[in-house]
Formats: sequence, C-alpha cells, structure tokens
Amino acid sequence: TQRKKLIAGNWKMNGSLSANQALLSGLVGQSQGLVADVAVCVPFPYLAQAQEVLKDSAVAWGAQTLSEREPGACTGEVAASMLQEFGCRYVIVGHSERRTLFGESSVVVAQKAEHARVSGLCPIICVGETLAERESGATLNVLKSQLEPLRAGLLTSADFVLAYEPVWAIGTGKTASPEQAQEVHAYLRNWLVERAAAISLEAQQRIAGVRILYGGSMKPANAQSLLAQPDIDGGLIGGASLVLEEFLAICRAA
Ligand code: 3PY
Repeated sequence: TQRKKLIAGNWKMNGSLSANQALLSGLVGQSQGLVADVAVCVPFPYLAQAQEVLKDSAVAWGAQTLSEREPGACTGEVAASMLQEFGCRYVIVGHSERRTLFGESSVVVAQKAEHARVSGLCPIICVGETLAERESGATLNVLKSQLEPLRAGLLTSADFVLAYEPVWAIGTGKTASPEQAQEVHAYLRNWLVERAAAISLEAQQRIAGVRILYGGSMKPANAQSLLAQPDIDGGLIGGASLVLEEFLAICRAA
C-alpha cells in the first residue's frame, strides 16, 4: 500500500495573532508543489484564524486535544462538533504532555479518538515510552497497553493517524535513530494489522492505509533519514513547526 506522507505541525501552547499570520500565510505561499499532506495543529483560540488563512490552500488544520464528553455542562472543555464547525481535519489526542501533565489515561485517549471519529475528524493518536521504560525493555509492552483501548469502530474506519513519540525525545533535542524508530513503527503496524484482521477482512484491508508518524524533535537535519524508513509515514513536528523555513524544509523532505 502506498501511503501519502503527512507532516503535521504541533504548535503546542505557542503563537500570537501576528506571529501566526506570518507563519500561516508563509505556508500558503510556499507550500505549492509539496508532495506530502501538510497540516498545522493550533491552540483553540487560533482555529478561526487558521481556517481563514488556510481555507483555499492545500494545508489542513486541526486542534491539539478535544473533550471525551458530550457537549453540555463541562466548563472549559471543547467538543468534537465545535472543532468540526471550524473546518478542522485533524485533532491530536494523547500527546505525552496531555498524558503526563493532565493525567489522560489510555482509556480516555481512546474515548477522545472515538469522539473525533464520530464528528468526522481524523485523530492523530500519540503513543510513546519514557526513558525508564525503554531502558527496562518495556517499550513494546507500554505501546501495546496504550493501543489496547482503541475501539473497533475507529480501527474499522481506518480514518486515524498514529504518532510514535518517544517521551525521551520530546522537547529534549534527542531523536530516536531511524533504526530505533523503524523498529517501533513496524511493531505498531503489525499490531494494527492483527487487530483489524480480528475484526473483519474489510478492516484488515483498510488498515494498511493508516499512516504512522514519527514525533519527537524531528527537524530538517534528521527528517530525511527518518522519513526514508519503510514504516515512517510522516512526522508530528514540535518546535520546528513554529519556524517557517524549518517546517517547510521538513515538508520538502517528505
Ligand atoms: C516534539 O517534536 O517534541 C513533539 O512533541 C511533537 O508533538
């Protein structure tokens, strides 16, 4: 299966109206001719701005989390249907910062992904191990337990993206080597195929199209070697997505 690569920026809690304007319009101006799909995941208050600037371009946009609950009495939360109204294509769920700083469990992450799916959004589901887990040889078991709660409906739809983000490589400047990343990506792909096969033949066939991104300090200097791996279908880009030239360089490497 040929999978089109996806480069998605994760702005995290960064940006301002004026800085975003420059970054987004620069992207629109310079993203012609890119082979990969490109997206930016911005803070909630900037979704309208992203929609306005990107609406006639090939660049998609999305959010960085959403509520696992139905709309209603839930102060401070944002529902999938609201993201959909702002034209979001993607929404990140279960980034390690959400898991560690806000206590999101894998069960909650799976609920969020399900809400996204039901509203027609494509969740970018993040998984990854800590340094201690890697060093104790627990990496694959940790990933498996993070994937386990994902619902059959989501797996059958195959309208989701997985992102492998080793926690020890997030915001640390450390990157998994292409071989380390490929090993994990191959495991994740295999998990998806086996799980989908247990659901239905249709699910098994569709799951081959699901993209698995690498995230964790991907930058122009290491993008090419990571993206050359057979099971790395793109990147979820932190810091480098805030710098137009760096983000574009990664997009061009894909
Ligand atoms: C990083 O690049 O550090 C990220 O966390 C991307 O999501």
